[in-house]
Amino acid sequence: MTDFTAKPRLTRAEHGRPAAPERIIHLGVGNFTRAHQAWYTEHAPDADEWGIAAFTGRSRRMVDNLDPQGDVYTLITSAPEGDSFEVISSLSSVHAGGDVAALRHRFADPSIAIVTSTVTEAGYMRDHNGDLDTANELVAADLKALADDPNVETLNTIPAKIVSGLLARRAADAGAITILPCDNLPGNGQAFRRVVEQAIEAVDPTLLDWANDHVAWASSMVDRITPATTDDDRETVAEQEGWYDAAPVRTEPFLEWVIAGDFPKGRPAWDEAGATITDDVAPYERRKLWMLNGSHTTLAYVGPLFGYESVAEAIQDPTLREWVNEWWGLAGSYLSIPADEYREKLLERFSNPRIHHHLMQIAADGSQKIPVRIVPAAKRALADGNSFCPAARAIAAWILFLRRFGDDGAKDVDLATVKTLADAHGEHATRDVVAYLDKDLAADERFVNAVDVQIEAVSAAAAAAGSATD
Ligand code: CS2
Repeated sequence: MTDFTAKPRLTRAEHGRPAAPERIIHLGVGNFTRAHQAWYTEHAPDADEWGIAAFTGRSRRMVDNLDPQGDVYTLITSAPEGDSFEVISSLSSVHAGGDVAALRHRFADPSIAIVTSTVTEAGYMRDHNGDLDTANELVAADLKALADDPNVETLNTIPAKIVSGLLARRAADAGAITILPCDNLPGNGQAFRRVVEQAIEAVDPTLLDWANDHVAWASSMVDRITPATTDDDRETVAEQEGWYDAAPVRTEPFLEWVIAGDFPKGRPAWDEAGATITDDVAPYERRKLWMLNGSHTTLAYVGPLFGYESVAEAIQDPTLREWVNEWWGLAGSYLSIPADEYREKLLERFSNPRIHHHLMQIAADGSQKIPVRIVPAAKRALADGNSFCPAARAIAAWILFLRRFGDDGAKDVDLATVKTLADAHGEHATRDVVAYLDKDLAADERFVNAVDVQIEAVSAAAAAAGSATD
């Protein structure tokens, strides 16, 4: 590997556009946003009027990487036949997620029109009913701290950070604002609204009326497959573009953004960059969550059991491809918009050999992902008397995955609990795992039995695959 750090550093002055005035706050900046929302903003005709003030999640690595290069970075778009490169300049500033003062300062600025988020399913801090999880220690501590002091310096949870921002906006009389979540959750606008309003009630109920008048809750479906950055990506950029970029992003050519909601203070002309503006995101969101994310989740658990590392590898395996096809058959039959072409495109996207999307990355947080990606279609199939086997298989694979990788690489916000459930072998063990995901599903014996059958079937197939490659 060549020493890519020896190249001159990428800078905004030399290779980017001047920073646009900040009008959007983004929470949870990572590779996905940098390949998606930042791309749409960059390509909107009014890009020079819309800068993003981006806040990281827990780690401040992105600040350290982007600061020395003026917050610009290289986007590598990887088609099967080759890469293309582009400098993205739409992040005007990048801050550590813990910098609540900087966040509040921006919320209080009347020129800020929109708050977007990619904070993951777990970032909403919901309990099993979709309510704010006030039993969670971090949530409880944040609510108390904020109720005691609206200018508290440290907050760890997203709903509390939003409340803190809205308090500052009300105090500054800075006017209306749109909150537009970009997370893989059904009805993400309403889901977000529910936890934020519950946080408001706990902190300062007088803010509720103000929020009703001033906060527009939008929702959206987002899509672009974007793996984590590797040194290979840095090296490619150094070789092809001649500069050192500490944080390039590699992504696929495909991208989609479907948005519904009001923007009282305006928005970038994202539609002119290709985003779809609609009244109802639900049909698109269901297609994407069930077809793409549901099959990702299936592959993320079966793939490592078969010894595969990436989606592109796993989808080449005839057995796994058949399982994914069966899942698509089930999920696709419950969509209100066409799925056939979408399905063909997915196969092409998953097979892209230049995108090394690690299965272990997708496997993270199954406790949050399976209930929204797999369970709804399973329930529909059970109710209609259709085959629910592909859904039972995904859950069986999750159990086997947790048994095999629970102490060896699996990540989950609720790892201790789900690992204990998966490791149990008693009479009700499988039912308990299913009940953790969904109580109604667990009450249906046909489904629990099917998961048991699939545990045997998937482990036998994985063992056979293992011995075939020994
Ligand atoms: C993936 C998603 O990690 C995961 O859970 O399923 O990040 C997926 O790649 C994106 O939603 C694609 O738009």
